[in-house]
Amino acid sequence: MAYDDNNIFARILRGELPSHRVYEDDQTVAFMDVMPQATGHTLVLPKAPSRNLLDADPAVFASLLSTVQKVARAAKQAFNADGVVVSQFNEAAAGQTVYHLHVHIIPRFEGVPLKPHTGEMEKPEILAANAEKIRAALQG
Ligand code: DGP
Repeated sequence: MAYDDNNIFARILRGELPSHRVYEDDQTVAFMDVMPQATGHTLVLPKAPSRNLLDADPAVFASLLSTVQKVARAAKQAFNADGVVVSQFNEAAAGQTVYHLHVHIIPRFEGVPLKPHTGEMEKPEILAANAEKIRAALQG
């Protein structure tokens, strides 16, 4: 299937829709997931368009994974998490709902179950506060 230039993340990347950004470089962006499965749930995207991993140019993978590692370390530190899940879905049958390649970074805490995927929207002020904590950890 073709890439749709008007998917939500393409619009966020173009600045047409807001997001709580925690990191940006030439090739990648990271912002808070609005329906977090756990405190600090963050998404990392390549700026280059692709629906998902299956149609992506492998040239994006090095920068994408490098940003995933940076943000995963920062999110773990920012929330004093016990671990971090890194996940990525390809097409609807696999759970994908937004069709611009993105990687989920989900801090995990011993004994705390994950909330459902694409469940409740988090309050903007909480997303803003959590983004600030990750930005601070990235600078530390
Ligand atoms: P998926 O395509 O299933 O890997 O997940 C998409 C994720 O994106 C899901 O966890 C919810 C989140 N999400 C959906 N709409 C928006 C949005 O407008 N802004 C942000 N920041 N996240 C979104």
